[in-house]
Amino acid sequence: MARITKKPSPKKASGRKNRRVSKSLEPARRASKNKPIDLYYWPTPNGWKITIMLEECSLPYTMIPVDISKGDQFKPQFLAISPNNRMPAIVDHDGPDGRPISIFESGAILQYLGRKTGKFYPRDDRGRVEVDQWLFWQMANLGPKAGEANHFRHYAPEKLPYAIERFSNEMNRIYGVMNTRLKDREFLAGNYSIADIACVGWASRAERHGYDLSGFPNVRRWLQTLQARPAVKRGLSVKVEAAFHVDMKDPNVRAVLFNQKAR
Ligand SMILES: N[C@@H](CCC(=O)N[C@@H](CS)C(=O)NCC(=O)O)C(=O)O
Repeated sequence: MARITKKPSPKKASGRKNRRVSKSLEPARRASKNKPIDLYYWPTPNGWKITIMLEECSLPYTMIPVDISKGDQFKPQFLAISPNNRMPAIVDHDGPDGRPISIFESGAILQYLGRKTGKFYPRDDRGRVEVDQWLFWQMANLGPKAGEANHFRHYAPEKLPYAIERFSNEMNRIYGVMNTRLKDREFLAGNYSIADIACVGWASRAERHGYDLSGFPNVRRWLQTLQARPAVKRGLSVKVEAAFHVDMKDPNVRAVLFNQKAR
């Protein structure tokens, strides 16, 4: 596995300079205070949530690819920080009390980074509840349902009309909820926040995944606003070369990703 590290530039986040690639899952040996955050990552909408947040906050990070097509997510050193065998996960060497902390689940990571930096996550309870609702809405609706919709549309060995229709309807319902929410506001929950950051990666792929957003003009407008942000552009473009070569028809890849049971 490779490792990429990014350091913040003095004035503003300068994209690539903040990031470094690692060659292994082992953390670099350096004083924890100045050590970049380790980001365990694969270029998917869940991974982009965290690259976008790190870019928005100008936090230096080391990107450690987790090749989920080859089973890196089941390696013991990864399971030790992410027991659900899913990326993203982070290790912040300068965690609470100056000691390292590991975090899995993208929503929990976004909240942690928001609390740590004081950015994109209000401090007052009312504002925070507002953001949490839409963050949890993403975690429980937009993300998982889009994942299942894509699975049955693109990866299932047989075309199952019931499953395809069920999840396509859900996607339509979900973008409808988002469209209504965005009717009279620029962002999902007050100012631009981790709730928007959680959603943008999924929404940015909606049309490519076959969902027509033309009936959801407020979602489209919101998406354009977010995609114009330099940090969002950088976060969405953190690439891993190996990901370009994954063949979802390869039986070995399918066995790793689509045949998981308790171990
Ligand atoms: N709820 C988790 C979902 C993460 C997730 O589903 N990650 C996928 C890639 S998008 C993964 O790591 N898959 C590996 C696998 O299926 O074994 C989060 O938001 O962090």
